[in-house]
Amino acid sequence: MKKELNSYSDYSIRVLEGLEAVRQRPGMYIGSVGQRGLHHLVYEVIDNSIDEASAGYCDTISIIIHIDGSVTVEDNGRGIPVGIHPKVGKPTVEVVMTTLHAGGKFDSGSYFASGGLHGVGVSVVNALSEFAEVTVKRDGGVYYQKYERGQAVTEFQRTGNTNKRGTKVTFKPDNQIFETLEFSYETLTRRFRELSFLNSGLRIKITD
Ligand code: 0RA
Repeated sequence: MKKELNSYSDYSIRVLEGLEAVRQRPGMYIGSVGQRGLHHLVYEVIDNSIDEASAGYCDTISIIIHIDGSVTVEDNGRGIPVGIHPKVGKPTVEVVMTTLHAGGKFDSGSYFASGGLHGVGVSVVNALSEFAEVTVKRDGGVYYQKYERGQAVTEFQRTGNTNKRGTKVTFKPDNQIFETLEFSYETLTRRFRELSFLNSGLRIKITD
């Protein structure tokens, strides 16, 4: 099966089809729309940061649970590439955030296969969020884009300079999708403890 993104029109069709599929059948992607599914969103985002840590590029991940029900996951990994995706002609960050990826396993010809499973879950999280924001620090710059229910609502833009690297994703789960929007600090902390035991040298901070 061919699942490459070879042109802009392939890309825009994939974005809309993907968003629709995920929002129509969230359970297929995150298991449920209850507590479990809600927490799964956080694990999907963190998985990408853990991949950076496993590859030796990231030693700190911080998670913030905000009062409005949104969550921020920030890592000091390499950052999502900030250039234009060679096949799509769109910013790679936008492609990662808005396109469903088979994730290397079934998609061996894809750009993303090279980096492992990067970007697999983050577009699902984006599709199921009232809003999501990504900030990438890379190549001397700070870059930002915002999305609503999976679709970009701002241009991908450079907002400043930095010599740091990393990725920060903030998302607010969509009340049109989830039965509950309340994160359990306990549940998240239990999972992060496990993840930090499995990844020696990795620091995971959580702020409620
Ligand atoms: C695509 C390619 C590379 C890294 C990432 C995505 C990436 C995604 C996320 C999501 C959260 N944190 C992340 N960190 C990295 C590889 C980058 C390279 O080859 O330099």
